[in-house]
Amino acid sequence: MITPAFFVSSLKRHGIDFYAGVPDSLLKNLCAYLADHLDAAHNIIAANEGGAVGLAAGYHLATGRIPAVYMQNSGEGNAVNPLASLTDGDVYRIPLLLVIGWRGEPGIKDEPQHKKQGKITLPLLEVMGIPYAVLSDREDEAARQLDEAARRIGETGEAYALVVRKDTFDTYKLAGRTDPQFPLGREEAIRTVAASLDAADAVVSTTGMISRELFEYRESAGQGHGRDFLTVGSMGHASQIALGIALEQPDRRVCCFDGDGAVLMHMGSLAITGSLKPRNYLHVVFNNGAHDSVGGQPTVGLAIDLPAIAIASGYRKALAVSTKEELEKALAAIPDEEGPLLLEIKVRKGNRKELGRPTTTPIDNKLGFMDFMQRK
Ligand SMILES: Cc1ncc(C[n+]2csc(CCOP(=O)(O)OP(=O)(O)O)c2C)c(N)n1
Repeated sequence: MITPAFFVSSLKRHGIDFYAGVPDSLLKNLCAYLADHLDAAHNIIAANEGGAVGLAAGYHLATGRIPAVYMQNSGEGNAVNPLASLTDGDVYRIPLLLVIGWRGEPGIKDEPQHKKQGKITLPLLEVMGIPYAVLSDREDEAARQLDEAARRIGETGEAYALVVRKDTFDTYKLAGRTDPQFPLGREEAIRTVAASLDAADAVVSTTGMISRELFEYRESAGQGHGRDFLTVGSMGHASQIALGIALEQPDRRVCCFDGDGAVLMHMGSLAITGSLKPRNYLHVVFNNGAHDSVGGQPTVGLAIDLPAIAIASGYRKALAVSTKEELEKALAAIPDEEGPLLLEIKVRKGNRKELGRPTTTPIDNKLGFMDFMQRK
């Protein structure tokens, strides 16, 4: 394995010391090292991967230097547009180093949402004309690859990608952050909200641990999984899936269980929900101020006023709670409220060690959910 310190100092020798990106579990040791060793202006956790490419382009325009952009391969899609229409040599020709975590690498067991993206990770780079190397886990070889990456970027003035396999980076434990200690953990909040819903209510849950914890709640409550659509991939889009359902089934309450990282990733969606104003729409955001599912890297979720943003976007009501009593009071009032309604629950970071993963396939989940949609 290579150490994050080696990687970051090698890039620094090549003049690269600005990073923007969205965190990834395969890059969590690198992300933690960057958080501890770079200031906030040189390691920016972007709202989405396209935004990270934009930040990198701005940095280059202002400094003439080469930026690095990190992401999970799931984010390649978000980045394609600015890579093809901003940084590409056919347009503005802006140099950058991409560091891409390779979930779903063919031959390596991974979750279903990573399968397709894993297969197309390298072909996507090829079709975009972005040269790449799969980063070695040996420092001598990795050092040669970084020399070559810097040489190619210098020569072409365009993007070059390093694709990072599982277990390439050695462990690095984040030292310098004290997280807010809200009384509720995310799982307890999820269980409390799920238990308050009617059997006819549909839930669309977001990517990561929120869907896993909801799945486990249904298992333990013996409720089956038909009423939940678990959005295992497609980060940031659960709220619009829920909106599409809510508009077609106005007599059924539709809840989105969202994360702060996911809301931020495609925040414009709030305005679409707010302007269409479905009365049966409940948006619950479990806000831990972090990308908890991929290593707990900070988001700006706790630095912004989500209820104010929802109201300004056209939601009929929005409120924030952080204690069990406040949550129970808010949940008790919901049946009498007209949506769209946003309930922000401020929760602690962290999850149970033995948290499982959905045991049903995505297709089973879809079929069960569509069957539930036909019932009253
Ligand atoms: C487009 C995209 N980028 C990155 C990821 C990797 N990823 C999966 S879950 C997650 C964090 C989600 O954070 P949040 O919505 O705040 O929920 P939390 O995990 O904190 O409960 C990330 C970054 C992804 N799945 N898709």
